[in-house]
Amino acid sequence: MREIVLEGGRRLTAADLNRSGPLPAEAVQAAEKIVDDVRARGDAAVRELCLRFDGVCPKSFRVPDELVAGAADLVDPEFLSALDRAYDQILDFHERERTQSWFTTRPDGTILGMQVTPVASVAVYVPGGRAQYPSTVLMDTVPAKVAGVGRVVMLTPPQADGSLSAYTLAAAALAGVDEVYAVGGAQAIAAAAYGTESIAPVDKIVGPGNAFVAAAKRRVSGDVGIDMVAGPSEVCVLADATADPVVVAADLMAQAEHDPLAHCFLVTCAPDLRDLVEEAVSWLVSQSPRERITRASLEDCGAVVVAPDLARAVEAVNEIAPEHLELHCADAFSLLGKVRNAGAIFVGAWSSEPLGDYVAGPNHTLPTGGTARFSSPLGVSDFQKRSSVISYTPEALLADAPAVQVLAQSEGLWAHALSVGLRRRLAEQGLDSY
Ligand code: HSO
Ligand code: ZN
Repeated sequence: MREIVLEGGRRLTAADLNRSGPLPAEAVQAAEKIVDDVRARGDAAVRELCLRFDGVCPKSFRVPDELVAGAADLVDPEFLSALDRAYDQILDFHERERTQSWFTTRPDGTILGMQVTPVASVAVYVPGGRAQYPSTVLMDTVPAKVAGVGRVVMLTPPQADGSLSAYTLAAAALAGVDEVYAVGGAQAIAAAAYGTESIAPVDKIVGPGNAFVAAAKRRVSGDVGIDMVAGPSEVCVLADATADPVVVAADLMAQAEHDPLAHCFLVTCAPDLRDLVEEAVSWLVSQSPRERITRASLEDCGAVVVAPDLARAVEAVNEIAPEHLELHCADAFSLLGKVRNAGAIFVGAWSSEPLGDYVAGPNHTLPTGGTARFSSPLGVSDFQKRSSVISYTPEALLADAPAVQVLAQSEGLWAHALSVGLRRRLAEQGLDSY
């Protein structure tokens, strides 16, 4: 891991953080071609692209509902009870996030409010291939269902034999996914956005994916909603001399093993801890079945930031704005209010990040790449829309109309002034309705 020493007021730079920049141009170009092709030719294009990229194309993209419902019988009971536990806690957390419509009445009778409605249909993209993420199925579907989304569609690439993993399907059944399609990649995003003969279009697409999926999401965004364009996963561990170096090492590795491009940061004021963590990593990493990925991530993208004091260390965390932050410090809660930028904050040495990945309840789809400066975890509000509600009485119209007329005139908008002016005249005649 690279070492960055913060001395003399030095701030972290983009070069220090070494985050992957914009999506690779080849991925953007390829995804744009794929999206346009699927938009123009529908299922025929999806079929060809599936064969080209996945080497297999199921006869029908839609996975029969009986197969989805029956998946629970094909997985081990231990997995099912772990999945149940995760589901219950994710559901409980997200139910607390639901926002309600609200209305207020002014003394003159004006009614104002905010009407909250769910997005009608949503596609959840779930990466496939070597990695299987049933946890992501729960994380992306539960908030949609809590929001009241009527149609949740899941798209995921088929395995080599054309089928889908029973683990992924069992999670889809538990979370209440309405339709499952064995289609992956940029073609899945295009099909969900614009529809094909066999896949009806949706209003919003969420979920992580590779560079092609991310580029396709960006391309269709605007025609449909998207959640975010997620980059490689990240963790930042803020640790003081009280932290156990082996535990800190394991936590850095838990993120590093996701992806050679995953970014792991250790921020500390204790240079001794840095040496002990490095030692623990080199001992643990050789035991990992994912040694190659873990090592690549830590060596190429990992960094240790040494700060002169705790206040500067917390500021460094805010400059990093990590996806996940662990506070491994004495009196960790006293630091919480000073953290401004982080997707999820794990407070105290018992709060391992994988708890949040799987079962704690909060969402694991989080802002990456420093976007925690302005974005939030995926949640129920991502699947809800707000409509303003405005209703006037004649009395209220008389009070507000003159200001509207003045402002409309200042903008040269004659009919705006007319619209309230006509009503003003009617209200002045004492008419309650016209
Ligand atoms: N740490 C990942 C989520 C995940 N971990 C899924 C295991 N499975 C990004 O938040
Ligand atoms: Zn993880």
